[in-house]
Amino acid sequence: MLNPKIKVCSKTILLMTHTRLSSFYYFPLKSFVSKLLLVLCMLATGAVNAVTYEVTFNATWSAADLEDASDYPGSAHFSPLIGTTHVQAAEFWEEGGSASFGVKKVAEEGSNSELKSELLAAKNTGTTGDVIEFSSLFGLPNSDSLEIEVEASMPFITLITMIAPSPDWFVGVSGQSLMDQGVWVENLTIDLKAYDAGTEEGDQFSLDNSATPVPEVISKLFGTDSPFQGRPTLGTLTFTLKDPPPPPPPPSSGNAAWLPAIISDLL
Ligand SMILES: [Ca+2]
Repeated sequence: MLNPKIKVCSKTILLMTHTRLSSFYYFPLKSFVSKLLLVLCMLATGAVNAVTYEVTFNATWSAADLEDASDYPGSAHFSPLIGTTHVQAAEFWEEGGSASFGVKKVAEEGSNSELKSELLAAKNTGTTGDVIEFSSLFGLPNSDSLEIEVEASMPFITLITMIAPSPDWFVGVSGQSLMDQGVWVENLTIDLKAYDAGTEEGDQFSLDNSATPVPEVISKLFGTDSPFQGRPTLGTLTFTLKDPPPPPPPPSSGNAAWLPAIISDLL
């Protein structure tokens, strides 16, 4: 199916060219001009390179993941998962890096509004896509899914959600590419391990803790600072490509071999 962006743009152009060229009797020329404008339209929208992914957050965190199962909080949940697609350099958290104010608010409180502002500001610079946001996940184990559009110009994705309640712990993915050597990945599952945002003290599942005097960098959560057994997988994120795009035409068929299919789809 033709991308809606291209379809709307192309129909407009076809109407325009029909009006402007209606006095032309040389129809092959009119057809050529229409097709040329279609190509320019597709390149201008960039939509030809956009695909849809289903993102599934499968939250499995349970008492069995803890050193002492009785520590498992009755209100255990994950805050609304939030993030975006982006160019490679625009990831908003990474291990070894400092938490931004928005990441700190997510990790400590499960509050997304500050990070959402940061993401929208980045979007205005053209380095990120739309904000992705799930609902909170209570009643673990539980899962949720939604579909996102990913542009080839920004195939990286970064997401974060608070392990709640907790001092400043979270899970997520950072700068994960949905392309492999220029080809969209059809299925990808990422194990989610706990991180410490480095902004609040505490080693149990509580919200009321003092701030870390000198904020530390984001680090893996394990050992004596953690109530978990080792560093368990608390859930997964799965990315599934929807309606995989057709393979490019073979070189022998010529660069414009796909145009008839597009024209027929428009009519
Ligand atoms: Ca901490």
